[in-house]
Amino acid sequence: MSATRAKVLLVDPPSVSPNELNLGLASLAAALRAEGHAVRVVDLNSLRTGRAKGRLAEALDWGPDVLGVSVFPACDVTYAAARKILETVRSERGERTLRVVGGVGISIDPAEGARRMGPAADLCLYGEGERTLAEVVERRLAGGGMAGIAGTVRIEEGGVVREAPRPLIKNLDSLPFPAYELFDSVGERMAEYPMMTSRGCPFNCIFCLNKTLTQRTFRHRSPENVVAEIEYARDRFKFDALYIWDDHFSLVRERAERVCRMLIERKLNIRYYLPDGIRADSVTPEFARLLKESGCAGASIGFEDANPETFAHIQKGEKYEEIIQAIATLKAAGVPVRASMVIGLPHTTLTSTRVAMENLKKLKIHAEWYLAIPFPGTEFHDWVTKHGRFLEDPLTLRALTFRRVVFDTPEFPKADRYRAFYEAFAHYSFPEYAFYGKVCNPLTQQRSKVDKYILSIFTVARYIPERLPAHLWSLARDAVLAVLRRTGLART
Ligand code: B12
Ligand code: SF4
Repeated sequence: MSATRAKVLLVDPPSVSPNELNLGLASLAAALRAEGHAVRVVDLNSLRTGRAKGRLAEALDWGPDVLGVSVFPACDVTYAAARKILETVRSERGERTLRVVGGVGISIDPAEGARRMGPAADLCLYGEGERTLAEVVERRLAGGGMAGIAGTVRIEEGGVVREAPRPLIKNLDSLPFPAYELFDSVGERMAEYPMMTSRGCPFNCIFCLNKTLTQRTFRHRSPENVVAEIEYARDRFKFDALYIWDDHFSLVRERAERVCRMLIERKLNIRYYLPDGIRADSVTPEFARLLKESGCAGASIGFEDANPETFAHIQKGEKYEEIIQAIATLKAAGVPVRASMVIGLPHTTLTSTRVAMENLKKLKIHAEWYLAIPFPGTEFHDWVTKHGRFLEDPLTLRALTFRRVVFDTPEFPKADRYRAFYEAFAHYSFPEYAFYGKVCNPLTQQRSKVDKYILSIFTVARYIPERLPAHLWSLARDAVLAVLRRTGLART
């Protein structure tokens, strides 16, 4: 490693989930620091720190050579927020600071992303950013132009110039641990520590953007490297809970089991969640037992549709029965399980969705319900273009709440879609939204208070009276558990 060479300022603009730290930026910050650059991260997505304008101005006084802005998620508000930051920096610093942009908002469609940024950005980066941004910074230091850097796209007089994609990083263990300590929103403690132990997923679910982002590849870190980060993060940030955001934590089950075993052997005694879903086809009784014993306090299963007839159209590459079995196995092992459900996927109707709700009820588990959003670049988007009609742009902040009907079909019109959504919501989500939210339901901790209150009002307004006893029981149980957890008498 050489002495400090460039000053790089990374900025996370405000977006949907305030207070969620941007893992991508943390990884970039660590990679640049390892190359000897000085890095600061201004986290404007956090509600915890002071006024945005002052923080950005103060960081600009530092005199950054390169500015990197993240666009996550891809939607109107984040594109506009990123553009505004870039324009501010352009007017304040002129050519003294190179302005680059990256993140999912560019990666899902690099040419369109560059067009949206326009002349405010000198360069846009698509795909994984660690190596690409390091090369951009080196070029800047050497005073060279930006042409020919793999994984970039830029606007020139003749139009959009898209360079070849950069190969994905093969060895994820070669990356340094994310540098959250460089965020201006992070102090000595972190309540929730976000991490990824793998990248990508090889499956082909019709609605999923992962195919575009990681081309159905899967790469994983070694168990040793994963546990080393957990130990480091526990000592450095003293987190209350760890969130593993992998798309498919257990694709290589032996690896996932080894992570669990190491957590048990080393008596780390942590509480962790798998909120992005583990695939049902990877769940065995032994794996479920290890999850429980190693501190897994909640896992989500990507069920999507609990109606076997319509489930078949999702192309999940696993069987309906496998999901039912996995839920039973996790429950038997004592791992709190939540189903992630989507309303409005291809070939569904109000009637088919009600069947799904009834089937799910029999399983007696919590569920999170989302309205389907066809992201550009997915098969689902193509299907809607052919069989339905778009009512709204799917890439808006309000669409990304997953509570907006952005398209409909003749057999499942808009009004029915909302009806299905609120019926589902009232059945499954009443206690956590209407009352404590954060305390009661670990898997919904990422929501802001405002979000919860708004949801509560809608949920109460559409409340289904016959569910009251179940809701009260669930509420009481969760409240007792929360108290026990706080007093240290219960870990989950
Ligand atoms: C983890 C995750 C989350 C976590 C983030 C936790 C955290 N602490 O970071 C949480 C739960 C907060 C989250 C929330 C949301 N998410 Co999310 N999330 C993901 C997930 C699974 C992984 C993202 C990740 O961290 N990857 C690991 C890091 C290292 O990669 P990365 O973020 O892509 O960053 C790399 C590059 O993009 C690039 N890069 C990133 N930023 C920058 C900046 C610069 C300057 C440069 C040069 C490069 C660069 O370099 C990075 C390192 O290689 C992805 C799916 C996926 N596999 O990508 C969905 C995904 C990105 N999320 C999605 C959605 C919809 C959302 C929400 C809108 C959901 C909601 N309604 O709340 C919110 C929006 C969040 C917000 N900030 O407002 C969609 C995106 C759809 C879209 N239109 O953009 C995805 C693709 C899921 C999906 N399959 O549909 N999410
Ligand atoms: S299993 Fe999950 S991550 Fe993989 S393609 Fe399906 S929805 Fe996407």
